[in-house]
Amino acid sequence: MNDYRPVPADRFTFGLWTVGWRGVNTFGEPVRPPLDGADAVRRLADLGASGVTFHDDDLIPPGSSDTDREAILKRFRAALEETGLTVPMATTNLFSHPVFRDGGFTSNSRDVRRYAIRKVIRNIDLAVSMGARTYVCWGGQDGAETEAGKNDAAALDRLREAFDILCGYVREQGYDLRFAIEPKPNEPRGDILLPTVGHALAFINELEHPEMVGVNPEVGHEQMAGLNFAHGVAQALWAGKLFHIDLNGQRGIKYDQDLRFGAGDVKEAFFLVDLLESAGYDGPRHFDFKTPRSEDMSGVWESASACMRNYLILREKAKAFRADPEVAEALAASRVPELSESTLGRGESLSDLLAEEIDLAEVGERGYHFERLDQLALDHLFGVR
Ligand SMILES: [Mn+2]
Repeated sequence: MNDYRPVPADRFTFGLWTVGWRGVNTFGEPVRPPLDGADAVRRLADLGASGVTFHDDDLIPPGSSDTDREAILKRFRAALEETGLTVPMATTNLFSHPVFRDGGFTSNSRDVRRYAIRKVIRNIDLAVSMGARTYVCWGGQDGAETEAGKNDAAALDRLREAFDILCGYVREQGYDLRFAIEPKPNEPRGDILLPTVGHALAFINELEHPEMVGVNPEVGHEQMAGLNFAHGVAQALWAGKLFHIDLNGQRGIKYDQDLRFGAGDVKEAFFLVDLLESAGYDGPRHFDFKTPRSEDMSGVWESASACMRNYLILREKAKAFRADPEVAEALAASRVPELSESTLGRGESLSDLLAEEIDLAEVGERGYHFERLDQLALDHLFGVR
């Protein structure tokens, strides 16, 4: 029997801020002790993860002296060396410090925008030195509570300017690094710029180097907007822009839950894994979850472990679904393969199409049998097939 034990080849990665989250929320104080980065690396390696990611401030507390910074990095690098864990991605905290109360790249304050870019560049240098190939940008405070307080067109101009500057820097340094924008509709701001995958994809096309910028969609963020996450990811894949992904769980349109992967909308998680695996997505499976504050540290490791376990279970279920002959037959009955045929045949002209007749009465009666197909998926998911 499969015990769903992850191995490094599964490419499971975790943000230091996930297992290190101390459980502080709007109404409650921290419930767990601080977690040392090097200790997190060792523990995650034991659980079967392949890499870790970090915000600059997760690893090096803001205000650290250069000597402290070097000491922390030495310990962290030693833990990576010892465990073989990699750092495929890093990101910047442009949201916690009070200076970012009106955002980073799009703060109304020009000095804050300039500081934000300096902060990102400093951490890009560190990330690249650790082998990171992807740099995630989440503009958590880049938004507004009132339309009067933010000129959206100017904010988008400044956001574009920031990405153009950062891409220019990466090119100048000769770094092998791409950026991934993480959309989110709201929280902590009332409304955040680039709220969904679609907004981010459209924005990327306006950049000087669109080829260097993709998206980092997060399960819960799209679901907070009531959107279908698998559809968003499918469009990012279609555009060649799925540079990274944040896996977690969310139940409906409410605050950002960051549940462990699989503990939200299970059916959508199943179809997401099915999509990632069948599309050949070869990037990290990165978990961005927060263990509920009811848990102590043992619950944190349970939760981290379960993220990977749930992915592996869903991967096995998705494979079985695709390999099931009855599913193949049901897909054909639903005309799913037919959608991959071009609408205009090879060598055909538009006049051929215009000259064609359709029997509206007959075709109007055609059923698509999606219910049967969907139930086969559920049967696999429930473990009765
Ligand atoms: Mn989230």
